[in-house]
Amino acid sequence: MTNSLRIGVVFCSVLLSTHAAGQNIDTLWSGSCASCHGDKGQGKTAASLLTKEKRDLSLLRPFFDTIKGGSASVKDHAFGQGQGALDDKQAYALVAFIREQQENARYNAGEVAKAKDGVYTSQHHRYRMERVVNDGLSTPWAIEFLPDGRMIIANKTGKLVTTKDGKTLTTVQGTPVVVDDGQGGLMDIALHPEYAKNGWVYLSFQHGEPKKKGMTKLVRGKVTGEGEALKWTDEQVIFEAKPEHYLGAGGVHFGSRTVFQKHADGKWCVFFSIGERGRMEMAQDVTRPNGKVHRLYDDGTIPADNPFLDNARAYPSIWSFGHRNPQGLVFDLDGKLWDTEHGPRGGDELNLVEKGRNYGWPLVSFGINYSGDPFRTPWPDLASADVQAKNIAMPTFVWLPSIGACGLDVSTGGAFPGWKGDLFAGGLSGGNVDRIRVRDGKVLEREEILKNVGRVRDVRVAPDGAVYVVLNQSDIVVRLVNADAK
Ligand code: HEC
Ligand SMILES: [Ca+2]
Repeated sequence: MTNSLRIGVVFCSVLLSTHAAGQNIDTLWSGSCASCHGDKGQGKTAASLLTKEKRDLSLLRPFFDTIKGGSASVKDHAFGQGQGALDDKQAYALVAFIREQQENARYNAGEVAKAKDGVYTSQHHRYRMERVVNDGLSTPWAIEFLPDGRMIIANKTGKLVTTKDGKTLTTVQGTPVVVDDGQGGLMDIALHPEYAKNGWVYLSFQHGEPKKKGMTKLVRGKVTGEGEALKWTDEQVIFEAKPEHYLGAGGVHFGSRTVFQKHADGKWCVFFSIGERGRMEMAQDVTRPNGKVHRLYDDGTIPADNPFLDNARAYPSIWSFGHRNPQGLVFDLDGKLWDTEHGPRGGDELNLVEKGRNYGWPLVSFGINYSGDPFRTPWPDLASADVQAKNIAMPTFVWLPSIGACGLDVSTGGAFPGWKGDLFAGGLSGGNVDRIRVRDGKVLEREEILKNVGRVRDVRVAPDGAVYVVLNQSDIVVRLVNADAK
């Protein structure tokens, strides 16, 4: 005991001396940059880095290049060269530092989505935020709209409830036993696209043994009965990990969202996501279920054209890998699959999810370590030949700093015709909802439409086009309604 303790201490001090002071972004910045750029990038002998024009995300790479090597207009700025030079990950971490300062400056200047006399004004629509469900919820995670106008809400604690006209009506009895621990519990609920005909309801949750082991599992079942007597029946397992791949209960990064699309053969497929459970290296390992988007037929069988069937040890349901914690998943109106996922400190991503592709975590990342220590660079062309060979799919959009991306849906127009086809992405730590218009793989418009509303757990567009937002702390559901509707 004493021995191992001593070894521990020695080991730590070795680590400390190799990670010499100056590694952390704050010390790197104050030591090498603040003398000209000011302590927060506000400018001193050099101009401010915090202006609106410099907040453009397309400048991340130019900033990195200027920090490392200067540029035609910025001489004597090659901090990546010579003695005591910054390495690539340090130079990139300073870009992340600048982005954090820029976001603080935006926030402090009050340039955030806010209502005036209850009305928000945005690029295409004016809207109001209304409360829909005020009480009876316990960390609501996801909502669905039943054909008869009720909502059905999955709460992380395991409670599945229906609501109507703002009131919690009924708790569905006999739903799966969930392990509500750490970031996992009851998570997504999704209705089968032909729910009106077949009644299938899909639930994802942390399955396992409390305090021992857990992994994301997907089942389907039916909610039967009427009024006060709703029951969960006919349960079938759609996806379950191999027992040896369950990890410690609780902890982080469970995913998990569930969406549907028709296969070319005419049968429905279900796509769902599992986070890497804080075991980043496993995101690259297709013999593990975590850090993946999976595709199965709606009954849990495996389509014959899934991408990893040649590898006998791989999970046959894997559709894409290298994901960190995908907590938003949606098919857009063109049938393209998008995810939003959490980065570490910085670097939340919006990805176009394609068959068999590698989304890069943890080989490349737009984020840094939570401690402020540099992590990696986002760009495979700067990484080792091994990383370059992995043909990593880069995000279409990045939130840097992070919003804690959670919940993603597409507008079908309706009450908000000017938003038709746009993506709506929520943020837990950001307390925000962003509207994103993507065309031909490029972000044409990005706009914060809500801010400071609480932790946004889910965003759902109702059949009538109203945008519903599920909040945690307080646990309520709100919706956006068109302020100009007649
Ligand atoms: C000796 C003064 C000095 C130091 C030290 C310095 N810079 Fe600069 N930096 C400048 C000047 C001057 C410019 C040109 C733009 C301007 O006038 O502000 C510039 C430009 C930049 C730009 C590009 C801005 C743009 O609009 O394209 C970035 C990013 C940047 N510096 C980051 C850093 C970082 C990070 C450090 C610390 C490693 C650093 N700088 C250290 C003086 C300095
Ligand atoms: Ca990625």
